[in-house]
Amino acid sequence: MRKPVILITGANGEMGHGLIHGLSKEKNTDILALDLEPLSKDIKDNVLDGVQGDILDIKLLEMLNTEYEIRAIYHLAALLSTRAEFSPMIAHDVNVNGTLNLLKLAMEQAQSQGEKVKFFFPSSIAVYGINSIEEKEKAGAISETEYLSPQTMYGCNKLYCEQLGTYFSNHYQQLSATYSPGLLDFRSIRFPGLISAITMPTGGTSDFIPEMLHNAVQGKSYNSFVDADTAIPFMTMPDAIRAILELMNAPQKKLNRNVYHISAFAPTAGEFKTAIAPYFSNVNLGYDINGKRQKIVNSWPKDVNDTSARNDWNWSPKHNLKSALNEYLIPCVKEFYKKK
Ligand code: AKB
Repeated sequence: MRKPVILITGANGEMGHGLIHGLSKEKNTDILALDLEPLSKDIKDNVLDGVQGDILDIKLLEMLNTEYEIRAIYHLAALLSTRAEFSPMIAHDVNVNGTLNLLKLAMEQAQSQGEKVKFFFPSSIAVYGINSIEEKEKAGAISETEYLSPQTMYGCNKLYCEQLGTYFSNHYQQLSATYSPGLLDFRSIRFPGLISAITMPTGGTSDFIPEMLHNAVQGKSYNSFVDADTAIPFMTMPDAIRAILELMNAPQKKLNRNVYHISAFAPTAGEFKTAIAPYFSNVNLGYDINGKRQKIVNSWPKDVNDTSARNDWNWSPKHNLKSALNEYLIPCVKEFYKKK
């Protein structure tokens, strides 16, 4: 008998941690966790099986296909935007070919189970590309269909994979006489920058905000690589995890799109620095602008209009900037470094 599970790729990443903790609280959910590295200690106990391996390893995916009955896939493994600019070919391989492998696995599973398999894909505000600061200011909070001209390899990869997932979900083999759409139930969120109190992101271009916070709590000096006036949307990791669970639990008939963007607060780097300063006795945060990373962040929207998510699956963030700091970030980040 194949073991019924939900599969999480990129399990060791900052979103993987939160999602595994969130999903393991749901009833009847056995998790199969896949990561390039051995599974980290703090999630080991929350999963049924942990597999160390690569999403590009076809033999490994075939083995998972025969041994498990995979009811849903949360495909989190990816190279983030700054890393992807340094190694665009590797990024394309991991971010696109890896996703295609997982989409294929989901459809094979759906075929053998005779049931739709749900597929969650975390996309990003990196799918947007705005050409100038003036245009960014003018655009304000944009809709899902505007400015879809990414300026990074990561953004291109994410946008294309959203389209692949939507294709396999809604149109696959439309000229085939035997096939009717419905093997895959593909759902995706374009996330803003994420801030976790217990993990530091690596390789992202939105990392300046979490880096400010994690350095400030440790009493270390830190220079933001973007200037004080730079603004993009952000969200706490608990809100992001809750959004994934809510979207995945929403009835399919309520969803008018496969891909949604969501937002919670959108401070400038300077505003975030001012907001966290009172919580620490010795804050030494400055700016040392990296022109290339600044250009990437400038191309991302100042904010997004998340009316579709609010209407279709009742999305609403728990945290604005003030409550994010008071109720989650400051107490949890202090606790985290005290224990270290
Ligand atoms: C990154 O900076 O690459 C990510 C993102 C905005 O998707 N955090």
